[in-house]
Amino acid sequence: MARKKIALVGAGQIGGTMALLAAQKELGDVVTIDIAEGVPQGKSLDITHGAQVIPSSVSLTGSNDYAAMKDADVVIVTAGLPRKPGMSRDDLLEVNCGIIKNVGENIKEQAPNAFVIVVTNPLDAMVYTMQKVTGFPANKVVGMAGVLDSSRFSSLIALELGVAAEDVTAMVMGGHGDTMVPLIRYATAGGVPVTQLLPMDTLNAIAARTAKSGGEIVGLLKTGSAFYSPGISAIKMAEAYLKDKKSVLTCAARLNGEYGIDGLYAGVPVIMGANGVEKVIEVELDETEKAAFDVSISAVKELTAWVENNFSA
Ligand code: A3D
Repeated sequence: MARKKIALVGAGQIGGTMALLAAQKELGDVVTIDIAEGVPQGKSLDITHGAQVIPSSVSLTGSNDYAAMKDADVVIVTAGLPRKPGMSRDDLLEVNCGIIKNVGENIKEQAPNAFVIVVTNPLDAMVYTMQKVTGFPANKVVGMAGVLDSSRFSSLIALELGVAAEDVTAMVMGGHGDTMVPLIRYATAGGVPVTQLLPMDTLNAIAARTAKSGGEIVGLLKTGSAFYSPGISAIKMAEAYLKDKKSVLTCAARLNGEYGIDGLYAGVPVIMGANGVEKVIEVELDETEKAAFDVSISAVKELTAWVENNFSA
């Protein structure tokens, strides 16, 4: 069986992290593409130098030419600008939308059968743009945010409880912005509802910190945004697709009537396998959760409307 091919468009902080992880997991040959001359080549060669130690038998190459992604099975897009202190994700809208449009046109030409994972912010509007530009079926174009936001929520709960992060399952839905919705009621540790393990005000504080976690990292790093955990999360999605794992993951998926929403991308739990997004799972939301979800969706709607008004595919 031929090796799979993974194209990483954007060889910055997240792109480099994903190249290393994909090589460690031997998910397939990795091609990294960036406009910065030497950067994708340098990072690919650097990881190749460690292949004997990892060990990894996949090939890693870097290029400044989009043609290098030819016939890729998976394309993960991080091309664009990250946040700096004082910026919101939405401040990146105009510049990153132009980049995604350009990258999307090239994916359409070079890798028409690819599963496309968008990471560039503002996430929900960028994945919407990508699907519009490529014209790919919506199940093959998804956004990475929910896996990261849910992992942040789970990890912070685990820290508070002093238990293994892998035993905590917690979900964050809605748009990938300050209005994201961490669902406390559904969080469990080893199957035990966390509402039985921690006081509600502690859980509310953890939920609030989760929603601001991206900004917390930006404030600490000062020169960019989080990259290790976003890289890990996007590779988890690629793995679910390539191995047909039928994983239940929260990601930005195009909604077609689910949650009463039509034609928007937003964070919801899905089943992910060889057909990409195989099913959107509809979670029961109580009145308060639904109200918070609606606020988050309004923010997504606003950004998506900007894309509709300013960019025709
Ligand atoms: P960074 O390290 O700056 O890497 C971005 C790379 O994109 C740079 O190397 C650029 O040269 C490159 N680039 C710019 N334009 C193009 C183009 N047209 N074609 C190819 N490459 C190009 O940023 P990063 O890796 O830290 O972050 C990348 C994106 O992910 C940013 O938009 C972040 O805001 C976003 N991000 C999203 C999340 C989510 O959870 C959704 C989390 C963290 C960061």
